[in-house]
Amino acid sequence: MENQAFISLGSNIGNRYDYLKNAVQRLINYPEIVLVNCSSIYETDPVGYEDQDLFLNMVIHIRTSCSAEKLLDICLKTEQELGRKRDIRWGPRTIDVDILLYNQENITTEKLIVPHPRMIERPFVIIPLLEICPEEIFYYMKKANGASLSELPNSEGVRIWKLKNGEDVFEPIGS
Ligand code: GSY
Repeated sequence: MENQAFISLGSNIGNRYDYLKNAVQRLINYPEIVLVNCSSIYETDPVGYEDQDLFLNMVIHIRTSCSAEKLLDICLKTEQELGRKRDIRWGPRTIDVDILLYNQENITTEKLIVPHPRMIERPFVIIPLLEICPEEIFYYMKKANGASLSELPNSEGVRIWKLKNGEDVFEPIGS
């Protein structure tokens, strides 16, 4: 499991918590993926298309033997299995599973850009990421996005919904 990745998850349709939980479980059911850490779960105001329900968002840190492309396939498959439809861009969704960081690599292919190009401006990504991301990775990510500290979003519109280590938040395997 030589690679490290950070993945953002979000849901704003139906039982949002079950979708998050189910998506994490599906990801870590792959023998190529091990959960290292997960953030608290946050309830967040919709960004982009604002006329939709509140989201639950979280970030997980994994170790994996998958390439970034293979990991992307797994994320997309997980979205499909959980009924994700792509009707409205930025619109409501049962589950969104995005790769934020893959090692400290800059990757640009037709299907994938890493670090995620919009992560730095999205409080619903940055706040949970800050909670669990080791400092050196975080500074790498800021540099790769060309961002300075003052450009980081504040926590407006992002509220703790379920604290990590609170009852029944999934724990890293083996802890
Ligand atoms: O890109 C993720 C989907 N998404 C979200 C989200 O997960 N949370 C919030 N708060 N707003 C969002 N807008 C989009 S698109």
